[in-house]
Amino acid sequence: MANKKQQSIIIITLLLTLCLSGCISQEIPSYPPHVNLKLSPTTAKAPATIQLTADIFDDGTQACNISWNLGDGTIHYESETLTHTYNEPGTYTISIAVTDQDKKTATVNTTLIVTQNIAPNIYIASDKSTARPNSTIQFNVTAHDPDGSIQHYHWDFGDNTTSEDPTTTHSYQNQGTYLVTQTVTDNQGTTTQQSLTINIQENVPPKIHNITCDKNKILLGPARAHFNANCSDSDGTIVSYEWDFDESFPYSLYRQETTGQNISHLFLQAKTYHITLIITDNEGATDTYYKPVTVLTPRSICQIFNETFNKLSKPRFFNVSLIDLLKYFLTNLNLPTN
Ligand SMILES: [Ca+2]
Ligand SMILES: [Ca+2]
Ligand SMILES: [Ca+2]
Repeated sequence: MANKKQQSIIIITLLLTLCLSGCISQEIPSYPPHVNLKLSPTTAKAPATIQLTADIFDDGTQACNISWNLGDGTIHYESETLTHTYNEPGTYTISIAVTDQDKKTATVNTTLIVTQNIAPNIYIASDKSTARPNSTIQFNVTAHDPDGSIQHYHWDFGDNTTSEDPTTTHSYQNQGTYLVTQTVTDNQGTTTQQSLTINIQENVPPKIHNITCDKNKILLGPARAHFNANCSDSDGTIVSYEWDFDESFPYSLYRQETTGQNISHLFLQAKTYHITLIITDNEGATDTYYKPVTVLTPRSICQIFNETFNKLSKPRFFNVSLIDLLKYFLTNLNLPTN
C-alpha cells in the first residue's frame, strides 16, 4: 500500500510540474500603447500658442518612441509635452504616433482651428493742432478690440519722446511740424496705428501799418480830429489799442479817449504832438507807432510867419520873392499830410 501511495504522489507531482512548467513558458501578449491627446487652449486666434500633452499608457518596460506631426509642417520627436505657436489662421490636423518596445504603434489625431485675430480700432485726438513752443498739448486715444482686449498704448510724439499712458500731455520746445503716432496692441499682439500732425509756431507780433487822420490841413486849436489805426495780427487778434496823445492836460479833465482802434481827440494847444499808439495781440505781443501832428492856432500861424519873414528878410529881403517865402514857411510848418 505504501508503495502505491508513494507512486501516486510522485505521479501527481510530475503532472503538476509538467503543467506548471508549460504554463510559465507560454508567451504573455503585448498590447499597443494607449494615448490621450490634449490641447490647451482648444481654440485660439492667430498667432496661437498651443500646449500639447500626450498621456501615454503602455504595458511595456521600456519607453515608447514618440513622433508628433503638428499639421503646419513641423515634426517633433520624443517629448510627451510641447508648446507650439501657429502664426497663421487655419485648420490644422495634429497627430502623434507612439510606438512601444514591441513595435506596436498607436496613432491619435485631433483638429485645431486657429481663427483670424481682429485688429483693434483706434481714434486719437489732441486739444489743438497748432501751438506755441513750451505750451501744453493734451492727447487722447480711444481704442477697442472687438475680439479681445487692449494690452498696451504707446505714443510717439515725433521729437524722440514717448509715453505709455492713453491720456497724456506733451509740450514741444522748438518750432516745427511733428508727426504724433499712437500704437495700440491687443492681447494677441496685433497692433493698430494712427497719426496726427502738430505744428509748433512762435507767435507773430501784431503790426501797425499806419494811422490815418480825418484832417489833412492845419488843425486849428482847440480842434477835434479823428484817428484810425490800420493794424493786423496774422495769427491772432488785437485785444487792445492804447493811445498817448502827448497831452499836457490831464485826460480826466476833458474825458479824452485813450483806447480803441478809432479814436477822436480834442487838441487844446498849438504845438507838435508826438502821438504814440501801442497795440497788443491776444498773446501779449505788442507793436508801437509814432505819429507827429502839428496843431496851429491862427495866432501861431501869424507868429510863425512873422518869424520866418524876419529870418529871411534880414540878410536878403529884396532877393526873396513872396512865393519863395510862402514855400519856406509851409515847408517848415511840418503839417500833417494824412
Ligand atoms: Ca505594449
Ligand atoms: Ca483682437
Ligand atoms: Ca499774434
